[in-house]
Amino acid sequence: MLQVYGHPFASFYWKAAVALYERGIPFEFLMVDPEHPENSEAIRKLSPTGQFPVLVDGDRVVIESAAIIEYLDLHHGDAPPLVPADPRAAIEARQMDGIFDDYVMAPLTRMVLHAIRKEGEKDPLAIVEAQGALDKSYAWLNRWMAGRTWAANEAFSIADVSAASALFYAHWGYPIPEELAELRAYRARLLARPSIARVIEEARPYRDFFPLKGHSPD
Ligand SMILES: N[C@@H](CCC(=O)N[C@@H](CS)C(=O)NCC(=O)O)C(=O)O
Repeated sequence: MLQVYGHPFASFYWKAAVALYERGIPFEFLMVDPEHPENSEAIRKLSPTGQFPVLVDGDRVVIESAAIIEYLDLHHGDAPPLVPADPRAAIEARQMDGIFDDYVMAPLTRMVLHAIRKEGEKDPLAIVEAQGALDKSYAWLNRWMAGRTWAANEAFSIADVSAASALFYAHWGYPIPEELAELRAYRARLLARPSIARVIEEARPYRDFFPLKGHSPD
């Protein structure tokens, strides 16, 4: 059986988990936390910096959430692929996957890492810059989503898988303004999808770990 290293509260683990749920693939979940040091030890060897998700399929190890999604498309399950088979359509899906990872999840991660810095090591400019990046991304995505149901090619894809974790956490840490109605409605559509609702529920017991408190994640 496939093995997947991750943590239920980890945004990039969500990408792998949503793909597994979308495709109905059974897997063994290997929790990466202090109570399972053997799993942390394993991924330190398997991935360059010990980050997760990591997928193990027999002798094959796949790292990077997007690569895991593409691997599952090819080798497991029989749902439509999350990266479109048509390479022309795949361009837009990969473009949007990258945008959600790099221009939403990345600035949000900078805010999270800043929040857990010790007093005296904080850098207010880092927060201003991260929030400025999110302001731009939110506005651009609001325009992009006008007239669309899903982020790429009008079909649920890897782009929406990335969007789900990025927008779930970003809105929690730095709310999407009410006037960006298209983006807020898209986020609500994502959260209603069964595979995504499932990862949100699995993560619920860990919500107190989120350091950017004060906003509703719902
Ligand atoms: N580009 C990687 C990012 C992976 C990543 O940032 N993983 C986080 C969890 S969501 C992690 O491993 N954090 C623990 C650490 O950095 O030690 C991917 O797409 O899989």
